[in-house]
Amino acid sequence: MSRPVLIATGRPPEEALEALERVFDVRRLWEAPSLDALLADGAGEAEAIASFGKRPVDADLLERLPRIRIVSHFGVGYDSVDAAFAARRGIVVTNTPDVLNEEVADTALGLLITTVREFAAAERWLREGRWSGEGPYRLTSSLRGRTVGVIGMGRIGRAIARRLDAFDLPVVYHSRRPQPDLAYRHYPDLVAMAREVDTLIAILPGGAETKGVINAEVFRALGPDGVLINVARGSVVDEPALIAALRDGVILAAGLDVFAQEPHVPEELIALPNAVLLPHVGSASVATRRAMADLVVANLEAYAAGEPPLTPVAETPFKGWGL
Ligand code: 8YV
Repeated sequence: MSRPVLIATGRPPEEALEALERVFDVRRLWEAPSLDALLADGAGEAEAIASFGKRPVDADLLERLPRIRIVSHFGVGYDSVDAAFAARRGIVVTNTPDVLNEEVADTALGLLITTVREFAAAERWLREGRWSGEGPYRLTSSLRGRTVGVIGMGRIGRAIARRLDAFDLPVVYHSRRPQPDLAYRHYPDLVAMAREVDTLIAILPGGAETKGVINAEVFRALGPDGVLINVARGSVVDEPALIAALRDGVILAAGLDVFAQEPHVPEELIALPNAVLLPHVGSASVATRRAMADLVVANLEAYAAGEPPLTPVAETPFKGWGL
């Protein structure tokens, strides 16, 4: 029997690619001269998409692939996949929840500490010979006495909150709905929460609904000791407003793992001494990326075997693979 056709949008890790090729006829969009060229070569028959990398799986792409049944996305955030369109077409979208919770929460805490205690700048001070030449690195702000507002209290938000508990830092949160099983105070209004805290950690989904919600008004409410950590999506922050707030001392500092136009990072941000900037490494350990890739493959193998997907997203609950 011929293997079903699958389009991989970006290059999967080698082991994942090998696993996919055992089950599917894999067409490599990332290597093709164009989508048209790939389609002209029979990829229009594709029943599955493995969504790796930056290329969006949008309505334009899905419109051209009438037989697609599943989009298996590498990442817990699936704002680059048009899940609403997929739902209308009866396509199942899957993501990679849970396997990265602890890794991303570790990143959030590491970035918070690095930002507040200026460890990256202090390390540069040593490497540049300034400790021996000029003396100790300057005293920094502190985590002690801070109150943290977590924006988005999903599975990763909870893992971050658990760590903050262990650090003896009071936690409050803002999310669409309060979560009755949590003892932390819930704020339905983000600006109201920003007024009451001095530290924000963003771990909410990206997409149209959350675009630019962390804006100039939030920064003013957060105030001059304020620290913003973003391990969510660049789109949730009004980036020009953040640059202005950091430059003008409206807030103290920011630690950012994500940006509006990745991999482009605005020169103004790079120039700011009070911004710690990471190249979207939140989940980027060998072990966690392998677990994520395994889940992408397992969802696709389930499809090929006629079994239910492991991790369908909320917008596309599984109702069977038939049309
Ligand atoms: C991505 C992420 O998977 O899971 C997410 O939503 O942002 C990351 O872990 C990573 O950017 C893969 O390209």
